[in-house]
Amino acid sequence: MATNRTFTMIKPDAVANGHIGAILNDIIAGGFKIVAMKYIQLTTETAGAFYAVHSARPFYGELVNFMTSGPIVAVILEKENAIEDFRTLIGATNPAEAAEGTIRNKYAKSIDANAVHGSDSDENAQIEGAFFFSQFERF
Ligand code: DGI
Repeated sequence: MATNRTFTMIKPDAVANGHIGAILNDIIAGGFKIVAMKYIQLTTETAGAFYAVHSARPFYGELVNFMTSGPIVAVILEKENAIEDFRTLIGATNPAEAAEGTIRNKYAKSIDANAVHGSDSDENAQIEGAFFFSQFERF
């Protein structure tokens, strides 16, 4: 089920800077179909749980703080080869290293405020999508 799906968030920096529309445009132009979408603000508890895999990393507190600093757009996307193609579309984690024309190259300012999230595996796409959406909210 999850093999052709990925999960993304448009992060608080990109939302605050007015890039929701442009980023969704790039995603759709990249051949992705929106399967589910919501506009919400994470709490310390929900952001902490979402990024639990990074809880031992030195930047975890900063990451949770940043991700709760304003609303985000959570989206499940569908496309063949979704995980890999979406990570190509968004570019490297550090926008300074993101390829020309990628979403992070165009809209991100720093390694923590890096505009978008993209799942790194089919398994995580499934887990992350289910974290935000019930089965009745996925089309
Ligand atoms: O899958 P990615 O989002 O590209 O990267 P990741 O899973 O390695 O890290 C998750 C998020 O954590 C990333 O989007 C931004 C933040 N992060 C990663 N490495 C660093 C970091 N934040 C800071 N401040 N410093 C880092 O080295």
